[in-house]
Amino acid sequence: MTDDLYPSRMGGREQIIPRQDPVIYQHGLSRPDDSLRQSQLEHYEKNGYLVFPEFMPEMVEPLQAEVQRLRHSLEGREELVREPQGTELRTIFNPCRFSRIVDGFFRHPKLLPMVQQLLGSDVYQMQSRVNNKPAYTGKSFAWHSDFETWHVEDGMPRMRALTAWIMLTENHEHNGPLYVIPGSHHLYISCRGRTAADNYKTSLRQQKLGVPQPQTMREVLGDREIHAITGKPGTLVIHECNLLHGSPDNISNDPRQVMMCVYNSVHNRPRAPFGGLQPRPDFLSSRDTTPVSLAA
Ligand SMILES: O=C(O)CCC(=O)C(=O)O
Repeated sequence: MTDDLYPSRMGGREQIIPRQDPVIYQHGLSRPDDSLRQSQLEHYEKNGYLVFPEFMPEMVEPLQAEVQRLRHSLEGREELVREPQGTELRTIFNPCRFSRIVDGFFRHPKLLPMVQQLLGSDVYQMQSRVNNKPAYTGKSFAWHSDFETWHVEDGMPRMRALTAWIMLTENHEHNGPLYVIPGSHHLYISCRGRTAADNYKTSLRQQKLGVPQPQTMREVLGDREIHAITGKPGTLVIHECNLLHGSPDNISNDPRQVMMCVYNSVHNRPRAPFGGLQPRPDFLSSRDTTPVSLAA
């Protein structure tokens, strides 16, 4: 595709190219309800993520109860993804669609205005998910930028999206917390390989495409570090769509569970996927760009 600013999976070569988009998008005027402070905006711009300890601890129990309900009520459906070499639950997709409580949380007046502020516009919910890492058997997620997949496989044109997520169990240094590389969202890694049709059927259990090669990671990590995001249940994290992240196996005694929602700007509507294949199914990447409103 000729107007592809972020080509990836074009064959053999892997390349680091500069980001072409802002990290924080400005509204025309700053609004009275803008809720992030200047220091938080600067942290996000520089590092690509924000952490809010004790954001809404009172929501942990109700959200956990919804996860329990959904893992039974969605049995047998595509929204439930199992561990790569096992039958344990790895991910539940689309909890926002199947749970009023989850949907309300991700439209909460404490959360949604921060997302709109960072993206500088109304937003729609492109994806929601629960990531579950059982004690001892929960498997890793390889290094990746979410944007790379959303661009190639879903047709997201620009970097104007983010993920907000809440910890439903403690995330500590031993139970497979999210690792991020602060500052890596300023680079784009054009990965090698080519996407096969229905790649998602295997990539959700174990991602292989869109995963930078060791030589590229050595370059990225040359003057950067890895940071593990840990916190108590109820901690909220926001990470930028192009931030490199991944997580290790959970070989501890403690399960790790997080619930995520991806918001995309309504000015960044999906097009035909840049990899040239059919878009992934709606439960992975919604093409309904109706803006979300605050929960009552
Ligand atoms: O929850 C994790 O450990 C990894 C999540 C992740 O990389 C993703 O959802 O894109």
